[in-house]
Amino acid sequence: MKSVEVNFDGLVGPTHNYAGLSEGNVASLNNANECSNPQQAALQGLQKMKSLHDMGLVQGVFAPQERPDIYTLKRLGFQGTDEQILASAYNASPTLLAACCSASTMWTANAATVSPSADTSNNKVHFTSANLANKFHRSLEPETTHNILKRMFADEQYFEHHKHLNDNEHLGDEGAANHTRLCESYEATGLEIFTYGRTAFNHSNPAPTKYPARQTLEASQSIARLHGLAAENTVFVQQNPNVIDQGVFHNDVIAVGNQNVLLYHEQAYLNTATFKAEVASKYKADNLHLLEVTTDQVSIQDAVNTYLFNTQIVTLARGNMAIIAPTQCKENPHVSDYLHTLVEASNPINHVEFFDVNQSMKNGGGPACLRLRVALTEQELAAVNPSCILSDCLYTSLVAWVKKHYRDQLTLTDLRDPQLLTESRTALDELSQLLSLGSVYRFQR
Ligand code: SUG
Repeated sequence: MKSVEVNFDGLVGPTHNYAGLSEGNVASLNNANECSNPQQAALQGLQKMKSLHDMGLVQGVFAPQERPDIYTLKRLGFQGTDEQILASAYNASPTLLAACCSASTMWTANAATVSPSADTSNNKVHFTSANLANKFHRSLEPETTHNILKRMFADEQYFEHHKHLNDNEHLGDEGAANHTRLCESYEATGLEIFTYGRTAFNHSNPAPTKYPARQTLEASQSIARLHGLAAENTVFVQQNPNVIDQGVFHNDVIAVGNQNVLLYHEQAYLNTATFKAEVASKYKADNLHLLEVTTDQVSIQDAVNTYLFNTQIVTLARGNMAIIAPTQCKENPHVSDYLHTLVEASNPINHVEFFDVNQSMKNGGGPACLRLRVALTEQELAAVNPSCILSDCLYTSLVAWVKKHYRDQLTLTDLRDPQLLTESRTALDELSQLLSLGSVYRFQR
């Protein structure tokens, strides 16, 4: 049975802001305290979704979460009316309030790890929401992510959902940002590659020294167990700690795969030769393209600044592949030259499309961070909540919805404005109806 890969892009939430919350993520720190434009951010994301839909791909929409997160602020001891809670949280710590207002759920590559039914022991599509335990603002996401995923993929005949791993850094899990899948075609059994930054229970292994490793081997192994993946179809590989220390906080900042193509930087992995040998021996077909980018071609700094590897490689009609890149890749001469060489060389990628997702890039999120990939058979796709699949009509409604509810500038002091909470809840209440999600937010219960 034929399968397709659906990209479920995160809609940017109404509180999108720059708070410098992610140590190790260079863009987040560099743009801290800048004024953001939530409306433009959401429209840029929608434009990318619409363009991929127009390219003939099936495109999904993933709802943002409720922010400001009043529930968490109450859990941390702030009391009174919502207005009083916002004011006292801001007085106690503007950064804490900003963390509870972050729109970071837009980066759905971090929402979960997904294994298609062709790979799993019970032939269901498996989802494990990521605990995102390394960053406080992101650790607020998993429970609602899990609930939204269950509303999007509700049919238990096809879909199995696992609760996020224990909320502890030993099991730090950042979802699909550290996971990719190679396969001959989407319906074939694939080779699932889990990349981790450190081992939690064995301190003799190398680890970064400057910035945190957000994914552990033990977390990746747990997910492979939960999803019922066979050892012969699974690879665990350690990320090079040196590149984490240069700002490669997730593997998808330095490698990207699609079907029979893996595009990666020569410094991405700790033991590249061993990794390549394992991939080559476990990948069943003989059409594999391991495309290694050298430091001479693109430096780590250029990779981090342009997000060359945070691109999406998508399969178009007749098996041609396109690379969906941020405009930063066009503006950097080394990266632009490399892309030119890439599409001219003999490999399946023969086309590049550039997108302006700058509002997201300024927080360290490129095109690939904005999407969660789910390979689905025709029957599974038919079982997905149809209101979460983009159509021309849904696109028009979402653009109108953003323009109606979103501000075009937001500073950190605005986050204490009770009116922003009201605007945000009104918008999400309407959105949950547009996407037929039911009462998925706490304020709706
Ligand atoms: O977790 N930035 C996100 C970016 C996530 C990118 N995702 C992938 N690479 N898949 C993060 O670091 C910044 C928020 C702020 O600073 O306001 C932030 O959360």
